Amino acid sequence: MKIDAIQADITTLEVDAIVNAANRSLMGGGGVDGAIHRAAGYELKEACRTLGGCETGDAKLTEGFKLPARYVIHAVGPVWNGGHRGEAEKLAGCYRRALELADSVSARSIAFPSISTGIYRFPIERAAEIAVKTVEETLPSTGIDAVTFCCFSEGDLAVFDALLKR
Ligand code: AR6
Repeated sequence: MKIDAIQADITTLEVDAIVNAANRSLMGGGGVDGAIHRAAGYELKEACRTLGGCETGDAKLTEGFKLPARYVIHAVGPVWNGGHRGEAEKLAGCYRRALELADSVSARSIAFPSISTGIYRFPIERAAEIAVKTVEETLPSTGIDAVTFCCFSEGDLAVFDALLKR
């Protein structure tokens, strides 16, 4: 079992599954969601249209279409609202459900963006702690052997690196 962090554009990664930081409509948006939809092509939107949206803290799976990744797991993170509205539990749910879905299609490698820490404003230090803890707890009950935290900025990478080197 390998868990690591890198700085990269998640749409370029050759892993079995990449995770998207989506919204409840699953119909695309800005940030990493926009980048994934652009790189995967129009078929991704057509696939998403059939899913009937997704609850916050949950995730749904599609193929990756034009992406190097075989699957996209669309996770809906919480909007940060001060931390007393279940944000931590919902964010943990995204990581747990994404790993379960990846395992259900026998994916062995998966990459996560830093869910909720962009447009949804979840503080990066707290979000990264939840991400690492939830992955470490959930991974042993799956057949997944490589998890990558794909950071967009150098600052985010430093936060994940510090947690993983503890
Ligand atoms: N590869 C990896 N990470 C990226 C990329 C990329 N190509 N592009 C951005 N990031 P955000 P959220 C990072 O805002 O906070 C959308 O409109 C970004 O720097 O994409 O969960 C959805 O439709 C940040 O660290 O997602 C929702 O409405 C991280 O990805 C809403 O935004 C997440 O930032 C979701 O907001």
